[in-house]
Amino acid sequence: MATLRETLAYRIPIFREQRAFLAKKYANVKVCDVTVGQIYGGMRGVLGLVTDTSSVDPETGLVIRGIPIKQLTDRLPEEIFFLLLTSKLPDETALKDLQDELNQRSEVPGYVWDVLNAMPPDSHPMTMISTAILVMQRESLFAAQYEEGMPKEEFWKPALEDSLNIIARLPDIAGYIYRKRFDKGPRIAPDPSLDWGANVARTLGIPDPDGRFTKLIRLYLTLHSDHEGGNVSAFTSRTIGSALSDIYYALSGGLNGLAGPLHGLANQECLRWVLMLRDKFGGIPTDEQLRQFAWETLNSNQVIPGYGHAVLRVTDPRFEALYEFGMKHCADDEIFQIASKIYQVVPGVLQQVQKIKDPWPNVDAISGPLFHHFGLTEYPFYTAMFGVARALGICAQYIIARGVGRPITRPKSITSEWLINYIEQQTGDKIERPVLE
Ligand code: HAX
Repeated sequence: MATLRETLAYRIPIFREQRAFLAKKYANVKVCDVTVGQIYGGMRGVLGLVTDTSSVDPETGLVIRGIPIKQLTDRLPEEIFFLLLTSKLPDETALKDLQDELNQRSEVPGYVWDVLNAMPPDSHPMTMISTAILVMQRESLFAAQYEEGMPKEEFWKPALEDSLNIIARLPDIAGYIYRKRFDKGPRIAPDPSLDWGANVARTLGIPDPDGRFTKLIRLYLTLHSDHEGGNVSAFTSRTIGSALSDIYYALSGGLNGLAGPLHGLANQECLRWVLMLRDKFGGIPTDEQLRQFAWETLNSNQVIPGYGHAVLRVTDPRFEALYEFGMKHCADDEIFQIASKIYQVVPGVLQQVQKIKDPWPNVDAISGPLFHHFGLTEYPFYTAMFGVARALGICAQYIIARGVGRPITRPKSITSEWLINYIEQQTGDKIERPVLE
């Protein structure tokens, strides 16, 4: 089977032609209307983006290139990268070729360590990983070749090279950040004989006598690789990339969005919430104690992390996959048992809050307890792991965007006054304007 580069060289022109054909021939076919509620509601449900790497259905969850995520849980994260990009899974030869490429490119330049070492010791791991990626921007082949006048049809090629360089270096960078930030001792270099996910596990230095931690990390990376194009990190990276900023800028920017508590930081917040419960009740709470604690969180105007979703309306299949892993490997663990109890009790509480559209767990509700079980207990690091995984999807989306020749993102904004005038015209109402002193 052809390598990743060869497969893309064949498929990118097909993707590009299809985009150009639809955009030209059917330019005036209407796809959706936008309401005032959507404008003020974070554009929820507005169909304004095409992303082919994956899609998220409210009732079934993540589907990568037509394959539901739960059918991909045995796949390596680098196989998923191949799938995201090309719409097919690699065979053994193509996978080996990709793994060799990643291993050959894994050396991190010394100045990245210097920059990380110079950062204040209490820097958040997300700030560190985003900085590490951004500081490598000087190496961007895309930026260099653009300056030399590269033709548009070639954009995807250096975008792929840049992406492979970043992905290859991420295990070492993430491991270094973890070990430095949490005083775990010297850096552990990746092992070129291992797969990418195994190297992410290795560089952390968590004891793994039976290989189950490595299995968890591979599964986590696969599950978190992509989640269509409208989430904060993907959309941010997409917008940055649309200005033809290179992938170093785009990925670093996307990770800054992932760092928010309503998005990827929920990963750390969940475990924090579980630990708060354990400490408050001295172990596994009763159903009633848990219900009360959930109401206290809600009544103090805080969110219950790991529950709810902007698109999903069912239990996240990625949650289910990790939950099944937990049931198999650490069902007796106290923290896992608290997370299981939250899963049984909290949706019932959230269902009583009318405004909450999705009371079910998302992926972030369960990964922390599993990490904790295996000894990765420093939860501020969790979102950085999420970032390592999501780099696969963000890079894939970036390469395809450059391949199909997507234009600069530039939706039109309006003022409140424009909107009020428009509503008045449409409804015949007279709307009072706020008086500003
Ligand atoms: N706890 C408390 N309140 C919640 C809630 C939760 N778990 N989920 C939703 N709500 C609230 C919202 O804050 C919103 O309140 P306001 O109208 O007062 O602002 C209201 O219910 C309606 O929200 P929604 O329409 O159901 O959901 P949104 O699309 O607005 O938000 C969020 C989706 C994921 C941001 C939301 O469910 C949330 O904050 N969940 C907790 C944080 C979390 O787990 N985030 C991770 C999501 C998955 C992800 O991106 N991972 O990276």
